Order: sequence, then C-alpha cells, then structure tokens
Amino acid sequence: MTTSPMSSVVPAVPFPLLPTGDEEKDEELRRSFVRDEDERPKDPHNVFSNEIPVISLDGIDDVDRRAVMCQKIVDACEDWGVFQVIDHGVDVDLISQMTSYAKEFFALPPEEKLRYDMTGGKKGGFLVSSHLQKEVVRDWREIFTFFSYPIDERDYSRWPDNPQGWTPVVDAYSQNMMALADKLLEVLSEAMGMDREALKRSCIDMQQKLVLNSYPKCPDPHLILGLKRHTDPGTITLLLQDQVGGLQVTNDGAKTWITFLSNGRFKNADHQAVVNKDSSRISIATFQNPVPEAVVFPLAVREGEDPIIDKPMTYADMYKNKMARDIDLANQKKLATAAGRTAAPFDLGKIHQKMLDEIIA
Ligand SMILES: O=C(O)CCC(=O)C(=O)O
Repeated sequence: MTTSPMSSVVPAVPFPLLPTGDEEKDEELRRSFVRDEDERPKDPHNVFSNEIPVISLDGIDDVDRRAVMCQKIVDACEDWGVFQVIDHGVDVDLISQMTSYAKEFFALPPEEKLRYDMTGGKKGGFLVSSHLQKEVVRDWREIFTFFSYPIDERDYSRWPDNPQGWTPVVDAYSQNMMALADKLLEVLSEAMGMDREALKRSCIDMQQKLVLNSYPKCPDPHLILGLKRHTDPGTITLLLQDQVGGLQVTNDGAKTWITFLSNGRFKNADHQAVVNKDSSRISIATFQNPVPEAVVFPLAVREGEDPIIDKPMTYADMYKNKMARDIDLANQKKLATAAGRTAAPFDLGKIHQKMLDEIIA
C-alpha cells in the first residue's frame, strides 16, 4: 500500500465504545485502537479538499445533458474512483429519517444494541469496531449492518424494532440506493462501449448491504482511525455522510471488481475515516455487490491493451483473496514492527486456509 496523501471529502451523540467502567481496563481498551505511526491520520477531519469531483445528476435522462454528465462520471472514475453526487433525486426527508433513526439506535444503551449482536456470522446486526475477526488494531466505530437485497433473503428478525418504525424507512432507503446505483452503472457500461445493462448483468443479480457507521468522539484522534485505510471490493458503494467530515480518499486504488471488469480503466479509491474530539459522526454506506458466483474478468478490452488478468475468477474468490490479503498484511506489519524489521512478502496459499475463519460478514 502506498502512502500518498489523503484528500478529504466534504460531507452529523456522545456514547462510549462499550466501556467496562473499570479505568484500568478502559485504558487498555483504548490502547488497542492506537495505530502504528505510518497509519495515523495526516490531516484532521475538518480539512477539506476541492479536488474530488462533484457531479450533478440533474437531467441525466435528457440526451444532451446526459452526454456531458457521463463524461464527467467517466473522468472521475478514471482519475479517482470516487466522486460526490448532488441532485441525485433521493428524497431529502427519507435521508434525514434514515440518519435520525441511525443516531437514535447508536445512542441506545449497550445491552439494547447487543440484542442484535452480529458476532458468529449472523446475517446482519450490531458490531463494535470491525466485521473482520482478528484485526490487529481496532477501528474506533460501531456498526449496524442490514442485508437488504435480495429481498426474499431478508431476515427481519435481524432488523431492529427499536427505534420503532425504522423498517419501512430502511426498505425505502435501500430501494432508492438500488435505483441510484443502477443509473450510475448504466453510465459506466455505456462508457465501456456496451449496452446500458452490461455491468448490471455481469453481477447476475445485484446484492445490497447497508452498513451504518457511528464514530464516537475520540480523545486521541491523532493516534486512532475510525476506519482503517481500505478499498471496497464490490460493484459500487454509495456513501451518505453527515456534515462533520472524516472521509479521506486517495486515488492510488487497488484492483477490485470494477477495476477488473473495466480492464484497469476505472479506479477503486483507497479510503479511510478519521475521528475527532468534538463531534460524533454518522455515515451510511450502501454496498452494491455481485452474487458470489459472478465472473470477474474484463468485459471490454480496448485496442492495444491486454486483459489485466489471465483467467476469470468468481467474485467470491476475489473477495476472499482481498480480505485475507488485507488481514495478513496488517498482521505481518504488526509482527515486523514489534521485531524492528520490514514485513516480508506474504504467502497467499497459506492465507487461503485461514481466510474463511477470519471473515465473518
Ligand atoms: O464513514 C466513512 O466515511 C467511510 C465508510 C466506509 O468506508 C465503509 O463503511 O466501508
């Protein structure tokens, strides 16, 4: 992973991360969040960049305006792999209801949130820090996950009944996100010289997971990350954030689904979330993913280019490789740092053996 600078994206209950009430234990707990020096935030949450493309979707179905918009989206995907969408047509009341319910949920007492404890591979619910077991350093956040598509696989017993009335709001929000993702994928398909449905078709059936992130105020924001630097493996992620700020991105990217399907043309931005002393922050990430058996291979290879991978793999394999690699790199780095040396290259074969135990969501 490179160390180029992160750019901040302009983007809203004080509660502890399950403290034990025992000062000594809480101090120890806090130490488990402290990052190695090279991973610590370089910029605070409220330093914003104007480099990230901002794209209005107003008039996307008008032939002339669509062409200009499409070009902007393509440029943003080629240069950054991330952009801010405005005039997206999603009802502002729905967005504010979704955010208010999320805040209310995270403000509940720990025992109430833990009724939805997601550990042990349950399909949705509440977790502290990360969905990956055995993370070496912890993320300063709480999360709630809804597996929202396919609809017939929803397990409503994992959707909270507190706050009351949240289920129809989550349902409406997830439908709106699905429609927005469709629009964006249509544009990218056209940009690759294919029909509008091509990228969606390659997912076989679009799956969707909503992850609500709650980043409490943090006493040591210069040492700790809300969410460590990573890339999302799936088709497209739609991130709603409040006005606090904390998302930082870089355009180095990594090779994940969209990079492989576009033969390296569209980037997948590395990103992280930083925390701060004064305000808690909420974000809602909607992950649109292919089905596990969807084939990952370039859909279009432009003249003069070679495919960036030799043979097709399934999305499930690509996901497992990526997650296992991320965890193993972090482990090796920690061990190497403790021993005062540089991390050695990792053995993917060995990682395959243990990756299923480590990925619990
Ligand atoms: O909260 C944010 O700004 C980033 C969230 C994110 O990257 C994620 O949930 O994967």
